[in-house]
Amino acid sequence: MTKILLVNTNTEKLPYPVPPLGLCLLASWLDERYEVSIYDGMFGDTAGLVEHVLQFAPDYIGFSIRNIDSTMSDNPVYYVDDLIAQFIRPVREISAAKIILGGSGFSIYAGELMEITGADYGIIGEAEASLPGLIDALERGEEVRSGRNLLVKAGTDGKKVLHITERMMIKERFSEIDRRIDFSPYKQRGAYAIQTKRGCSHGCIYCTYPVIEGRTFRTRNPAAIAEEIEQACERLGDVMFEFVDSTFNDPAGHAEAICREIIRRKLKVRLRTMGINPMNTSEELFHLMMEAGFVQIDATPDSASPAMLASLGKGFTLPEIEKMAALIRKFDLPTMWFFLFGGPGENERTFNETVDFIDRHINPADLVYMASGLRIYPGTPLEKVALKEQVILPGESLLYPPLFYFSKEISRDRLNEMMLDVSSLRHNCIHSAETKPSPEMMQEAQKLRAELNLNEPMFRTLLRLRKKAK
Ligand code: B12
Repeated sequence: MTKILLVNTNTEKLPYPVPPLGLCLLASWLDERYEVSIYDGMFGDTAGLVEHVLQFAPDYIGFSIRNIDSTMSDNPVYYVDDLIAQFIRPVREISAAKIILGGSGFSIYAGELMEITGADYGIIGEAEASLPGLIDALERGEEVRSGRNLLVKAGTDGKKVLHITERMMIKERFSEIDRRIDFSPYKQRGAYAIQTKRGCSHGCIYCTYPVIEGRTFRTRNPAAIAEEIEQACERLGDVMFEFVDSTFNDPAGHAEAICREIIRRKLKVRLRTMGINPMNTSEELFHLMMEAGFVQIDATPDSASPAMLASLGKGFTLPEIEKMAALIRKFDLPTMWFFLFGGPGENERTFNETVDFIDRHINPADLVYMASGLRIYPGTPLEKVALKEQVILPGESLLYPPLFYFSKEISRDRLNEMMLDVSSLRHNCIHSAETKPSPEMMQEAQKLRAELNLNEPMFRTLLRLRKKAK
């Protein structure tokens, strides 16, 4: 039987290790017809991979490329050199298997990554239909050619055009992550990833999600989502589930339906999500989320200045963020807020508008994370702005070095100074350049949690300590 090895090249353990959900989903589609194995580079190394390749002897090796860089202007980490050196090159040296690339990071920079890695094929975007389609075609001996969403190594293009480019709906096949990889280290520190939809129809000017997932929401069936959670719970016991959608509560009504299904099944689960969109919040949504088992959310309005919300293309308004903040406080749902300064038009006034919102509306027990500089991604409206303002030049690589957009209306130094002022005066505001908590602080936090019998998210305990220290 033809053998396929899928390799997770993501080794980033901050803020916590994230399981390779996409690879597990792909495996569930491939293993009907092929023998499939996953090598998880998060907790494995080059030697382990080489040994695995020699033993398994795959015909095709799919490398998943998730992270390109940290996207933080004051703490840039570039992952691509290491993932080539640790995973792709050593495998090339010992195996003649065809190499296929994919993943969210790959999808943003597909052309350049094909060249740098020398891979045979690359698939942009979701691959449940296209990866089996490509392998089927290659197994039939067809020589395929590059097309939309499929890249073939330069100079090896064949004649066959594969019609595998359409973006499919997610069919109901569960990832069963813990059956495909060793989930125990993720259970300890991370979460079980669940996707409830694909696509994003919002127009945030810097964002890659529509590029990666498409521009329309394609939702999964709420009952199937609850079923997936229930089954994982039965296998794993107490585990945190995390929704990995662009925004959880879009399109309107979907999040409510998922919560209702979880409540109906009486699942005793801990849930968290990133990306709550202020536009579709309501008392009812929060009520359902609390009842379903949400213990933490991320709120990512980026700004609370009306001018900046418009300039960033956020699609929601300040009153909508204020309403969301009021609901978060009312339900005391632990929240990490994220603000991103320096977009087109940012100045001292718009900065202060956001700070004013933080002071008036955010629960001081919640964390406010402040970053500056917008990573310029290809295919986004921000790329056009940056070209027009000559921040980047036509044809310039946006892969490396990571390039960031900063407003022309305030200097980078001044912005940084203002952010430092805000964080030094408020125990809950963290500047993105700040390093992670020291081991001593973590120890102290653990002690406090034991003493006070706290089961709140760790960030809240750390904020208690910061408050005491201020
Ligand atoms: C959810 C999410 C998070 C959550 C993760 C929660 C969790 N428990 O998993 C949190 C908030 C923790 C997070 C953190 C980070 N994230 Co993030 N995250 C995402 C997000 C929105 C979805 C990822 C996801 O799970 N998708 C769902 C699964 C099913 O899709 P998938 O894995 O991509 O797989 C599909 C395809 O890609 C493809 N595919 C995947 N592998 C392969 C392999 C082959 C061979 C083929 C053919 C196809 C293929 O098929 C799969 C099935 O259709 C993406 C953006 C996006 N829309 O993709 C950013 C994204 C992946 N994150 C990104 C980044 C940068 C980060 C951080 C480094 C940020 C930071 N500085 O902290 C960290 C890194 C964390 C870590 N340990 O790796 C970037 C990566 C690209 C880049 N710019 O470098 C993205 C793309 C967003 C962006 N800014 O562009 N993230």
